[in-house]
Amino acid sequence: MGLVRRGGWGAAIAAPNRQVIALQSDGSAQYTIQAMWTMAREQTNVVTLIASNSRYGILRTELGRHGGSSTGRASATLTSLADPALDWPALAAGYGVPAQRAETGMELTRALGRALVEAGPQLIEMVL
Ligand SMILES: Cc1ncc(C[n+]2csc(CCOP(=O)(O)OP(=O)(O)O)c2C)c(N)n1
Repeated sequence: MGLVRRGGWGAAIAAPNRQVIALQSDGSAQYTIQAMWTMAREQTNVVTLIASNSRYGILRTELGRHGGSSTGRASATLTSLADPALDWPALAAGYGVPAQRAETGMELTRALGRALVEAGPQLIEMVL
């Protein structure tokens, strides 16, 4: 089993007989989501785990480090991904990738168990 952060389809194409798990968070996934389509087209054995906190968390962290506006309404709005909310299972389905949503550790365990026995790409939204 291989573990990658982003770019999971490349690892899966390089090692087609191995299971790849790709860790990805929701904000940066907006810049790379078209990889889902490649995974579907190539039927790569990649389980993508989306850490879904509905925000650009690192940008809030950096704002906090600089002081000032980190708690202001404008910066909270600018760094939010909650309005409108992203529907990850729907997005994945739109690219041809079956998906599940997990809201607890137990749900994640079960979803991962289901995903790992399937051939081809799978996505699990981990709601944080
Ligand atoms: C292709 C690309 N575009 C834009 C950025 C700028 N960028 C860095 S972190 C980030 C958002 C991070 O948010 P998220 O992925 O949700 O992670 P979090 O900080 O919430 O854990 C963005 C847009 C980037 N790194 N790469």
